[in-house]
Amino acid sequence: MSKPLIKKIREKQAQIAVIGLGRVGLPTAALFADAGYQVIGIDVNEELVRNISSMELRLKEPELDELVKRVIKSGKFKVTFEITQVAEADIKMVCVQTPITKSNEPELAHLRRASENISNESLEGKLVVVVSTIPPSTLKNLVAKVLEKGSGLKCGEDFWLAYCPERIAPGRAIREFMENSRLVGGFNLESGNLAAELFKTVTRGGIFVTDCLSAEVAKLAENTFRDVNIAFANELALICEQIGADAIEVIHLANTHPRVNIHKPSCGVGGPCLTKDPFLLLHPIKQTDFKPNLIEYSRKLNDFMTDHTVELIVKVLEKEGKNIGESKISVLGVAYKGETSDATNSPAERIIGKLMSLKAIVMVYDPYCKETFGAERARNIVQAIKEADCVVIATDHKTFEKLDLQKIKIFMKANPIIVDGKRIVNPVEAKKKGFIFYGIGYGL
Ligand code: SAJ
Repeated sequence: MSKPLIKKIREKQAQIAVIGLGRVGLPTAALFADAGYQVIGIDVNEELVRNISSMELRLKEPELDELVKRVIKSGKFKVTFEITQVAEADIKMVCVQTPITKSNEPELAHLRRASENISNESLEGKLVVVVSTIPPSTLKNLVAKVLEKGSGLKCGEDFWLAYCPERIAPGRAIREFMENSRLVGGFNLESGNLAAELFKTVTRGGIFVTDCLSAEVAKLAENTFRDVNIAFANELALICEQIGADAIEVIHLANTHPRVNIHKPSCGVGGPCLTKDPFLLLHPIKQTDFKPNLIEYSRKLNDFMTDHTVELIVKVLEKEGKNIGESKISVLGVAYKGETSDATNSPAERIIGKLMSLKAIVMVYDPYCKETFGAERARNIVQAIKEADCVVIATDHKTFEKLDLQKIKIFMKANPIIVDGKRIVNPVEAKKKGFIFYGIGYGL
């Protein structure tokens, strides 16, 4: 049944529609177009569509600008906000956002709407691929049902459906799209094999075909593993602070064991993925008798690290006879991680908010990110640290790793303090240069 579509895929004659042109959809659409397919990108956000078609991207990703320019100029990539244009495409890829609500419940309205929009008779002989991260069982219980209802066709027989989660880290999206291996979870085996044929044409990484539930859980397990690992590193850091050990040295030593890989402690975990995916994984468990603790506790601990960072700042200021309400604090870094401009769920947001609620004078500086979370924005590092009582490092941008401590000290107030939330400054060097140094995992 799927043979004609396989032939079209292999010959790059299949037309592809990508619904949702955000941080995953845009690179996905552009890379399929660059591989030779005719791609139409669809997004409800008219301004975003206009920006992409005039090649002025808001999304900052290495190589993305040139890539999008190339495929728009070659005519292989077109963008529109007209969802009706999805009908023609042989392959419909869904890359819409699947956020969580304030009470950590999955918010699947965009996914449902996208599924409804593609569920009509034109689905016959076509392939639907969900790329958005989804809670377990969503492909079968939501997407397949909506598609069958709207089209009157049978999923896995009249049309095919697969879950192929993205694994691209912001800041390395293009390279990782082409090089990372892919999970392909089919609604049935034929669907999985068909989607594998498609991804084989664009990735150099391996393709692992499985059932859709396994792929859904595996995708969430990847980010949850990282979140739990970081929580362990953070707990270890809190222990080290109590007993006077340096957590970075401890982790470095423990990781020399061939079967140990402890992540890095920090002032918090941010971004669109690690802060959300553990909740998606836990979602179906709510209806069962099983009460998991580890994952939920890890989330809480990672969130607590922002409070802990502020506590450290307050304590060290007090020790120096200063009141937080009269102190100038410069926060270096607003983005949720180094070398990105994305401030989604950034630890800096909570740190800045708490410092401001304690009436501190907060000045922020981030060379990549314009967000300030209500604080004043410095144009450069000197303006940021001038007359500051305390410098807080909240993002591990490479430029902050090379801070000229000697110079910084001249501009800061007497008895300058560094609170390193990312552990990128060498404590011995900082102390030698006359700083009072505190960091995550390097206690009072
Ligand atoms: N962080 C630490 N300590 C560490 C590593 C990270 O505190 O040792 C913090 C970072 O500073 C950041 C947060 O964790 O605030 C998340 O950063 P990240 O680099 O772990 O991940 P993301 O959110 O940028 O991207 C992740 C990636 N997943 C994995 O590495 C398992 C990426 O491959 C996924 O595609 C992406 O989530 C996604 O979209 O799911």
